[in-house]
Amino acid sequence: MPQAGKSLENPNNAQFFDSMACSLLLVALSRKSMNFKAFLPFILVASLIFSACSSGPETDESAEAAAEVVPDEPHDVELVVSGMDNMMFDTNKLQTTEGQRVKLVFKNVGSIPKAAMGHNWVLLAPGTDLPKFAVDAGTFLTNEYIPNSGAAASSVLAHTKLLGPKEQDVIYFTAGAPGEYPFVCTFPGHAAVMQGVLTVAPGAAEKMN
Ligand SMILES: [Cu+2]
Repeated sequence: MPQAGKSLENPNNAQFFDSMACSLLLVALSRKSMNFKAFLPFILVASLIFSACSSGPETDESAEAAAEVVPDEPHDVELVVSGMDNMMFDTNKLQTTEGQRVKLVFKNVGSIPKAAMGHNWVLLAPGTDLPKFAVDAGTFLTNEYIPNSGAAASSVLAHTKLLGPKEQDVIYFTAGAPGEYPFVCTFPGHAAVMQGVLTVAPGAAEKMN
């Protein structure tokens, strides 16, 4: 019974072909009468088998990577923000209109390791006490400095992941009521300078009133 079970397991193709190629070479070497010219076809066959084996797993990996690409969601406006090694956002002013579906692309364009210079983009409710929020956020180490409980959590309207160098994250959110929405990076010590304002303008209907 255990033998039958074993035979059902998926064979490791690479190992199978490796051992097959080795057998071919051994057979060839064991024929002492065989000269080099006769031996050559065996080398070619063996190398073809090796190359076929080595290209197999790579194809599988690239197929997996392609499957991980997140399809674009419908949106009205796309905003792109970068976090840099000088502890700054590349822009501190963003604009959208009430009710718009926003696609926000956040990039860490720096090269300093995440543990020392990680960045995120966190959108806060209008009127949030920034210094207090920043201190509170710093205590949420295990949630990558995104408050997920208490008063600080209720100020968070949208946020990206904490990014290391050359990483990027894409988030979608709908712009709320017209107003000034602060955004910050909550990595400890960054919010004092890594901050800006997303201005949400009134929608077309309100302008006409
Ligand atoms: Cu930062």
